[in-house]
Amino acid sequence: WRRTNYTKNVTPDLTGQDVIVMGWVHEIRDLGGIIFVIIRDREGKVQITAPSKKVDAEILEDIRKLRKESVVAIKGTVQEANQAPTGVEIIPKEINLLNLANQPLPMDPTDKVKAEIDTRLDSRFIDLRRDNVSAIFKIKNRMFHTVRDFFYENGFMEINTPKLVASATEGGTELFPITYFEKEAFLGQSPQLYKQMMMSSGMDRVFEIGQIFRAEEHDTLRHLNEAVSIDAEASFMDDVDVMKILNNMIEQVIIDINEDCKEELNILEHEMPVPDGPFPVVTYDEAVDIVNSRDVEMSWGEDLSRAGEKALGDVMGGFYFLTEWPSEIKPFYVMPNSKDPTKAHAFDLMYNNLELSSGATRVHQYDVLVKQIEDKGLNVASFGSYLKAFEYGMPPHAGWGVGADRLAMVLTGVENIRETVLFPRDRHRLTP
Ligand code: ATP
Ligand code: AMO
Repeated sequence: WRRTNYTKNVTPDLTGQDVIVMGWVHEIRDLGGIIFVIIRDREGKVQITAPSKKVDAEILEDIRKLRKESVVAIKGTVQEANQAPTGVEIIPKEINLLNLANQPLPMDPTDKVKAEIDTRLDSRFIDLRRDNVSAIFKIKNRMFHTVRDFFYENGFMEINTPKLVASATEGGTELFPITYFEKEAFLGQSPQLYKQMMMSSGMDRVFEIGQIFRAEEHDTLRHLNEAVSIDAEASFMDDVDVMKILNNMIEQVIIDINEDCKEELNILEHEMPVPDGPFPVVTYDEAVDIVNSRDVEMSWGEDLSRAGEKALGDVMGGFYFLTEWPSEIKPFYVMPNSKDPTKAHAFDLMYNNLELSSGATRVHQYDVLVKQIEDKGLNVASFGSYLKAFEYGMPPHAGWGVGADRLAMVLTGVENIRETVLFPRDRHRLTP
């Protein structure tokens, strides 16, 4: 037995031909004189129609043994049928029950019974059998496909950096400590230091798509303890250059998803218009004014509160860059503005009130970097192997990191980041 067609490729023009489809029993309706079985695979569904007058008794018996969600291979003849959901049906000749599913199922894979997200995540493998769930991952897959293509076309090389690390990059509080034989170690919270060291290697432009780990205590709809980050770093570029790259990448992702994921967007009842023109830019100073004008208190030098993000999102809408951040609240590796060092060449990319990305021009001068590490109260010695790369020919460079799961939220229109991750890790969930 070898599959000849995905269900969606069983079309009326195959009428009279024999096909073999393989998939899950989505539905069985036994009307006595006729049995309908809907078979589902990754690409869709097809109806198997078994009228007792046309089909061997043995086949009818086999069909009656099927249970919902069992895995089967069915060989049969294609027939045009106006009454069938896809305008075509298969009259079965042979049925091969590949694996019987136990009953009752832990959750209903059809949309008839609504389940809470926790119940769904507990049985994620079945949850993913639903159209409106798999649609999210088909769109996310298209997103990664475009992102990789975009990087290659723009001269970026894909790299993989260690996730078992010896020091913090984004500040010390969010680290997961682990034991690494006799040493203290952590799960990496960002490939930041490695992608910067790669600039000294002469690789010029690199990207990484990989897991980041953050011991965030908060339980929100947009934080996970394990997320995927799309990181880019480029030599001889500054913040403005890499903002352009980020803008172009996101625009291309939206173009491709609109082109290739029409059905999925439809299932999710989500529209994602291609942004017209470059994303607007708002400076941090302007943002402080906007937030205060919306009756949310924010003083200069503070990070945006959740209420602040919402106020700003209401005014800006859609994608926008937030630039010229205070140096004080940005990490040590960020380049201060030479004219006004209280401000940094750092930006965030926002979508409404959701932060999608942070990026910056980096400090490439060894002395400045050491001073900034000290000023942040960090231990210079623990950055030894990173700092070494700045002593022997480090080019000026800039880069950014995008939260892939958050970008997927925007692209699919879901409200909870857990929806965009196959097996999410949050404050309470470590399985499956
Ligand atoms: P009824 O019981 O309404 O008198 P019938 O004996 O003509 O109908 P069938 O032709 O066996 O019934 O069909 C039973 C049900 O299945 C009907 O509701 C019919 O509309 C539906 N049906 C028949 N053929 C198909 C098909 N190929 N695809 C989908 N549904 C079908
Ligand atoms: P930052 O800490 O802003 O920047 O992280 C980059 C992006 O990653 C996403 N993100 C998360 N997504 C889900 N759950 C989390 N807990 C989580 N934490 C972060 C966000 C965020 O914008 N080194 C810099 C990037 C750089 O400058 O290149 C960094 O890590 O979408």
